[in-house]
Amino acid sequence: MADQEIYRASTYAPVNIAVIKYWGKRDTKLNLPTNSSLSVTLSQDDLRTHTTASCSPAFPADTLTLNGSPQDISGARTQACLRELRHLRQSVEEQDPNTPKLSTMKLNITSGNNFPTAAGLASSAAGFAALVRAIADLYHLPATPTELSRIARQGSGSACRSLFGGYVAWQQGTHPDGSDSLAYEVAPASHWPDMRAVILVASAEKKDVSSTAGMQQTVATSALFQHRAENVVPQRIKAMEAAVHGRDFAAFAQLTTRDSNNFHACCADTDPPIFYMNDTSRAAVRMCEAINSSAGEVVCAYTFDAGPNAVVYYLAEHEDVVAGTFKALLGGLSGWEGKRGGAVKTAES
Ligand code: 2P0
Repeated sequence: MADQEIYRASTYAPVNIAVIKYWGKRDTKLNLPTNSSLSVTLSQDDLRTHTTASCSPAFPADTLTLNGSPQDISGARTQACLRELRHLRQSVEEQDPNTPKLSTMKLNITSGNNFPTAAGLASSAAGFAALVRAIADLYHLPATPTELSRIARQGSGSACRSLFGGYVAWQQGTHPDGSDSLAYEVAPASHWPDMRAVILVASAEKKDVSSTAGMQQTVATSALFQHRAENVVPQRIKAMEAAVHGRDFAAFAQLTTRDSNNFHACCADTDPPIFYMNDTSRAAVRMCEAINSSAGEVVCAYTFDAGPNAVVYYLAEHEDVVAGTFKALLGGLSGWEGKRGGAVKTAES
């Protein structure tokens, strides 16, 4: 082992929070969604996964460690990512016979999150994005973020959006092979640099119903969901792109809160019903409504993923009235973990 070389690359990937939600797969093997989605990438100074990928002729097996615990990587999703990346590396090696045959070596991957894993804070998104980019860097692949998004999507759908900073869309695509189900940049973070988010952690527990299981139960049973995917989301994606391009916070906020509520209504319409929001989440909704009402304009927008934690978007000029109000209340508001709530920036592009 001592005289055998170890090749290594490290990277960070940020969390993204959807403002037009992905929920539902038309192909569970390839993670192809029933509708397009759009997200805001958070600053990796705040919530992120750090991943180091290594390979060596001395390694006996592929391994993955997350936050110090060994993970099972035999699942089809992780294997699909590793297979695709090795395949691209083989092309590099075929073009340059002198380059080391990294594709034949076993991989050791170590990963760490600086936030609760699987608590509805998009840990799988940052996790698979970091895994794919760390291995792509290790292999010196000449792949664009959009090309890597096709691979990360197979690990976890929302991961494809974490390969970009700023405002990112994942187009559902139409090809059965998933070749056009990719993420693209709607606008870099620098386009709307005063966008902020505060994350209110109602619970850092692992969620009851996994997204993967929950969304397929919704697809199978909810008539409301079918309406959402076919009639609601396509217009909202266009309207959200226009709101971002025009830096129209009122339009951004209305689309964000309505889409969150529509997504959770579809969860409630699932048989058996799925409830990700709780009483604490609903208190945050009322608080946002109260802040907007007393400001006399829309200054904040809430959204909830597959868990009870709130993400509240606002502009820097309203830091005091939005983040200040929540921070002042966190300690006194039953159910919130005040110490973990904090304002985070949206990502630099
Ligand atoms: C989203 N969520 O757009 C939506 C909103 C949760 C609610 O993407 O099965 O972990 O790995 O593709 O990406 C969470 O689902 O699901 C998710 P898989 P994923 O961010």
